[in-house]
Amino acid sequence: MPNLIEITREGRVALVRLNRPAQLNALNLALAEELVAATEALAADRSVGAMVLTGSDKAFAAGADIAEMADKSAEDMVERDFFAIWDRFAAARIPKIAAVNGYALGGGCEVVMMCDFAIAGEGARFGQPEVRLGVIAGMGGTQRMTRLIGRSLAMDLHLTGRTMRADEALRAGLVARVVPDAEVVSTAMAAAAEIAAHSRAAVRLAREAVAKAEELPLGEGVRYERALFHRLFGTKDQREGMAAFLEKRPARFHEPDEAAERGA
Ligand code: CO8
Repeated sequence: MPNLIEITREGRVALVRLNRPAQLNALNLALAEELVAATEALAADRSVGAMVLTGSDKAFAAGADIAEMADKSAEDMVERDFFAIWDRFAAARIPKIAAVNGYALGGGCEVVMMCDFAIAGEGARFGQPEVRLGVIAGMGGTQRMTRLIGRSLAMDLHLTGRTMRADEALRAGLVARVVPDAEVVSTAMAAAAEIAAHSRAAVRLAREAVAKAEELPLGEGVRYERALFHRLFGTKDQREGMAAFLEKRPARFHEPDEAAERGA
C-alpha cells in the first residue's frame, strides 16, 4: 500500500497530510484513491468530528499529476471518467478544513474549494493555470470558483492562468482566514476542534444547509433550512445544548472517548 497521505489524530480531529513533497503533492490517481478511502472512513467514524487537510510548506498541491495525464487520449479520459473519484472526496459527510501553505494550483486549488473552508498562510498562492497546459480545470474549478468569487475574477484566473496571492484570495472569498505561514495548521486544527466539539447532527445539517445555497433559489433554500432546523428538535443534542445554556454550564455533546483522547 503506498503511503501518499499521512493521518494523525488529535482528540476528535484528524489531520490528513498530502505526502508527495518531491512532486509538490501533485495529485495522481493513487493519492486520490488513498485520500478518498481515508476521508470516507473518517466520515463514518463517530469518534471523529472534523478533518484538516494540508500539504507541505512549499505546496498544498501543485495540481493534478501532469506526468500521469500527459499521454492520455480523450478515449482514456472518458472511459475511466478521469477525476470522477474526487466527487467522493467532496461528498464525504465530514467537515473539511483546507490548511494551505505554498502552492494550491489547478487541481490543488480545486481540492481547496471542495473543502468546507480554507485557512491560508500569507505565502500561499492560488490559481487555475490549466489553460497554459492546453486544457481547462477538470475537477470542478470553473463551477466552484465562479460560485465562490464571482464570474469576473474566475474568468480572470481561468483565462490568464495567473497566480493569486493569499491577501487577494481572502478579499475574494476563496479563503476564510489568512494567518502567518507557521500558524496555518495550528489555526485550522483549533477551528476543527471547535467544530468537532459541537453536536454532530447540528454540524451535519448546517453543512447540508449551507451547501444547498449553491443549488436552490432563496425561498426554497429558506424552507429547506427550516425543515432541517425543525428536525434538530428531535435530537438529544438540542435538549442538552439548550439545557446547558439555561443551567450556565458547558454542553456535553459527546461521551468521553478514551481512544480519541489518547490520540490513537
Ligand atoms: N504534476 C506533476 N509533477 C509536478 C507538478 C504537477 N502538477 N507540479 C510540480 N511537479 C513536479 C515537477 O515536475 C518537479 O519534479 P522534478 O523535480 O522531478 O523535475 C517537482 O515537482 C518540483 O517542481 P518544480 O521544479 O517545477 O518547482 P518550482 O519551485 O520551480 O515551481 C510550480 C513550482 C510553479 C508550482 C511549478 O511546479 C508548476 O508550475 N507546476 C505545475 C502547476 C500546474 O500547471 N498545475 C495544474 C496541473 S493540471 C490540473 O491540475 C487539472 C488538469 C485538468 C485536466 C482536465 C482533464 C480532464
